[in-house]
Amino acid sequence: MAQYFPVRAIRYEGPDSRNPLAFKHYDPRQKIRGKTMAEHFRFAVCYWHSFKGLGGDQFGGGTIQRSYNTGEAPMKVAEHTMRAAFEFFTKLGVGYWCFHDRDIAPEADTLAETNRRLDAMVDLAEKLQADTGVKLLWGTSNMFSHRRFMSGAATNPSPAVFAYAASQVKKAMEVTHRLGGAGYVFWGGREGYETLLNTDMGRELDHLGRFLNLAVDYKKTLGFEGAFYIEPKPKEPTKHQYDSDAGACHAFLQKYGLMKHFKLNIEANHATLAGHTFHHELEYAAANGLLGSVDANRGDALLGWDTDQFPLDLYDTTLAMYTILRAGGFTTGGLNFDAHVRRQSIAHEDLFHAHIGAMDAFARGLKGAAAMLKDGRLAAAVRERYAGWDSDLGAKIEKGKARFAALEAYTLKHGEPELQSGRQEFLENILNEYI
Ligand code: XLS
Ligand code: NI
Ligand code: NI
Repeated sequence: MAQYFPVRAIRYEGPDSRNPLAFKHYDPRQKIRGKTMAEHFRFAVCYWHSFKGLGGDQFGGGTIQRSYNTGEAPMKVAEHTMRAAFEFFTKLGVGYWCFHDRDIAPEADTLAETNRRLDAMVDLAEKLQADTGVKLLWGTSNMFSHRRFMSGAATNPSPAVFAYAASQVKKAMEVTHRLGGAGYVFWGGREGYETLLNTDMGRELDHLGRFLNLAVDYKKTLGFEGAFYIEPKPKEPTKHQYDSDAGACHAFLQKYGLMKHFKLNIEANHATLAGHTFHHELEYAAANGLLGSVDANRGDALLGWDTDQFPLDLYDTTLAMYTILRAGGFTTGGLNFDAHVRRQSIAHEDLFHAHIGAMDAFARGLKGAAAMLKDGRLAAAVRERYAGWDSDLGAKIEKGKARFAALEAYTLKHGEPELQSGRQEFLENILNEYI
């Protein structure tokens, strides 16, 4: 059998290993809080960046040459690419992958032919999944690359484009279902605007709400039981995207009656583009029962775009895992590496180094987070800070049993409230013990 990545399977060798092609912290079988690391993370490799991204940017084309890009006919190359992808998943030892419809099969001149190509590639994916045991974390549809979607998909001013987008999502849901996908992602790449001068925002939002309700409807028809996720992102490619952050998605889901049907896929770099931390977006999602899945990556503090670097920051991974563990962990979701190697990282080993480093960073984050939970000092400090709410006064307010007049009477009687320290530095020092 052809080898596209001439590397032997990556193994756990422990923290003292100096082998760059080995895990130092990620031991898939190690149990933490009753679950193996593999079960905690449900790591997925993404198809678009890892196999279709070749280092192109706004100023130049691809720099990365992969052996599966043989120069043969597009469907032949698509087949090599998929075999290479499954070789990579297997050698890296991840349990899941994620893809867009157009990543795995090239678009043809008609939708019917495009769908035939997609079916042919899904046949191969089905076989490779069965051969390797690698599963689909989620599927999605690319409705942002083709020129027909220049003004959006579900929020397009033209209903014919809305219909095209619906046809594409219908098919992408079908193939996701066929491949046993645990979820389906909606990322609104061009569901936003460049200028409000040409935009009827209210109408566009209604159309997006309608579109997602139609998807929910078709999900039932299809019998697809995976989770639906919205992936918040504030901008890029558009100036403003409607699903700009977890809070905006939450409001949108409530307005259009979709709360029961969707969770969020939180991406670290999208959080930072929205002016939030990754931790904030995860906490917001968890606090509102919306934490579904994670696109694990990181941005660059000096660059204002979605650089999609591999996540290596131990503060980020520790705090993310602290929130995810407290929220009960992943069920259908997982950690998908929506990240790509840098333009100069042209060796095939670089793709391994990138994923190994990220998986180790999350393993350290998980160990730290589990230790923080066991230690309990952080949680205790938060509990103490809110202890007043368990007192007579607090409990009455929370239960809706104290009205303004009663609160005024309380204040007149007791005078100035007693203040307590927020103890930020004390808590930050505790966090540092676990990094
Ligand atoms: C782009 C998004 C995209 C989604 C899937 O910024 O992160 O990759 O995850 O369409
Ligand atoms: Ni993403
Ligand atoms: Ni992104």
